Amino acid sequence: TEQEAPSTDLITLTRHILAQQQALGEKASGELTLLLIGIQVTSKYIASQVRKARLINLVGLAGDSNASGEEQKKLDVLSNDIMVNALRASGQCSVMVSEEVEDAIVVTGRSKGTYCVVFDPLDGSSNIDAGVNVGTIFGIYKVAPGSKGSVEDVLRPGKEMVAAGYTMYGSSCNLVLTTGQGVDGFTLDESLGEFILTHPNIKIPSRGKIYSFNEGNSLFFHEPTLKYLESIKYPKNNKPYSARYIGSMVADVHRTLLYGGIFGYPGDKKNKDGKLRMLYESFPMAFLTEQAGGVATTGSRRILDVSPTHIHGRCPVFLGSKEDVEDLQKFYNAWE
Ligand code: AHM
Ligand code: MG
Repeated sequence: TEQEAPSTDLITLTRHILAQQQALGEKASGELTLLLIGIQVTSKYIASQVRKARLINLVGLAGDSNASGEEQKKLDVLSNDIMVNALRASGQCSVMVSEEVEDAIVVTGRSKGTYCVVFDPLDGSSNIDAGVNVGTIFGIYKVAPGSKGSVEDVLRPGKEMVAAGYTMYGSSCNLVLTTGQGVDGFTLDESLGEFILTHPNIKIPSRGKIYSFNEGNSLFFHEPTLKYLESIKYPKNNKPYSARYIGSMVADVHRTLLYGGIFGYPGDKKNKDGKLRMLYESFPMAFLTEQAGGVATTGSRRILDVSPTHIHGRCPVFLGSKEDVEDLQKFYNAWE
């Protein structure tokens, strides 16, 4: 059989971002485009570092018994430094918040821009020794009108974000992005060094068959979480949901976006706000979920409406297929 001719009209991430900018006409200054192009370069760099670290781990390339453990730990810090440096250099960034850094980083001097980027440079890194998927999560705010750029500019509800996304470092490297005009997924073509549009206009199925919770915490779960889980494990129609939990948010949310179902990290008796951090975990994923036609709630309210009071603050998360999350919501409504 003949081989299919290669496409001569690839849609790269840069081309896609430029097209979205052009669609906005004169309203768009091109600054967000520059910022997003900066972020995609960091993802390529982190992807190559994660891959190398895995190789060191798997075949002991470093030859030093100590190398793998320490190398892995350093990967968080390395990814953070890659992002901080690139975002500063983009000239578009005013404030940065990173999971790895205690305080907000305020950019000063000539490279100061008008956007704020909140990010988790390498989420799920505790899994990395086992070769499990990890990822970078990011959200972007525009500094408030009149503000010179301060921590106040990121202590705003997620609905004010202008863009959000994640990059998953797995068997392939995927970048999933929203600028508020739907959700698009890109796959890194390593031979080109470019992210290519492979999943245009991602829409979450309105109902799924998968639930993704750390059920090991059941002892501490509140009643509505437990009752909901029971309802999908022992349903009247004898078609229980499947359980899938990787323990790496980017991978669990990526699967939920593509296949549908529900992902949850509830608030419970031990941790009232759960585990996931609002700014750089819950908000970006909630923004993507809504843009893909899904629902994201804390159980009692829409995640994107929550106002953070602290840059590393947490909130409970349930997100995914509209009907599945609405089912869960019913248990919470009845409880409160
Ligand atoms: P991290 O930022 O310390 O890596 O923790 C966040 C991760 C998420 O990727 C994942 O959804 C969650 O922690 C899993 O937590 P648990 O191990 O408690 O189930
Ligand atoms: Mg994290």
